[in-house]
Amino acid sequence: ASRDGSFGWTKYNSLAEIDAWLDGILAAYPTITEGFIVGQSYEGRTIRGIKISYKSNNPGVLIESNIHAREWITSATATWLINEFLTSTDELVRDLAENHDWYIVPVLNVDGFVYTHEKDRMWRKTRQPSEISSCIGADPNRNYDSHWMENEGASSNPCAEDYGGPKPFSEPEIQAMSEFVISIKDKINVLLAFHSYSQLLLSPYGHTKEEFPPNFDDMMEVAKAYGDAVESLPYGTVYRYGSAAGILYPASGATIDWAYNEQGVEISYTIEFRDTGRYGFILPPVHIIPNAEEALIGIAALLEKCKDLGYLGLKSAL
Ligand code: 0X9
Ligand code: ZN
Repeated sequence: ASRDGSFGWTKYNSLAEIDAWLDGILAAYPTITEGFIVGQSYEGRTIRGIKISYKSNNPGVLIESNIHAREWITSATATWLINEFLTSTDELVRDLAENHDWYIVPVLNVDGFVYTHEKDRMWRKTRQPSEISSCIGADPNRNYDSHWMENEGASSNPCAEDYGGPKPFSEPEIQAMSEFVISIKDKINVLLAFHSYSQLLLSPYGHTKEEFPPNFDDMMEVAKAYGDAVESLPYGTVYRYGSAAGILYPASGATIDWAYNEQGVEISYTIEFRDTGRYGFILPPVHIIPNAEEALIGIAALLEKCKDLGYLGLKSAL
């Protein structure tokens, strides 16, 4: 049976299945891929990632996926993309795969992800207990040290779904991810944080809608390219775009804002995948491949536009 046949993307996979699949991929493509470890979760699980690199001096793209535990379409899409980058013979996909270095973390919130499979499908947060409450976990996408807890962009209530945590980087998963990002930031031109749902491309800022980033117009042009490409597919859906605080709600301490504001990653988006609410987080598995195909075509167009606008140059001679 092919590797494809055993994974299939016809159902959502558990963390153990994803880990085993990753091992198979790393063994099958030892010269092009490299496994890396982001760090350990609160419950002691290993947060893993894969680097895909066909040649040196490529622009770097970092994909953070499944930071929110219940957003299963994100890791399903990330793993499908990994498989396409390694196996597709399509010319557009080959160009996309081979002309960028990919750093992909399919499941960042590993404890929460396992919890959604075993206990509570709708769990969102981490699984670290609070010292001041019996409620568990913080919102990992409110826990980065950038405008942390500002402007009601996160809750200080440990029972809230958007609890920012007791302090920035209180969650071991987010501390580890921040260290990983810092370790490769000179190689990263673009950061994409995969979320669901609502079909949106969200740029910084998250912490305020009163101000916009210096290169906001560029980021909107890039987001439009993604949306147009997705819509051009025969079954393509509609993606809206804007700044996170501008078109969604204030969210402070999110990955993309920290990377943009504090680490100089000039192109950072949250991508909210399918759907627009009919199924929401419980998206039926028949959507996995169409959603992933949309992501593929969208990311290809996004990176093409980034290149046109001059964002894919070498960041460091190393
Ligand atoms: O609230 C969030 O963290 C994201 N939406 S979700 O439904 N997946 O939880 C949106 C985050 C976007 N905001 C910023 N990047 N600041
Ligand atoms: Zn999310």
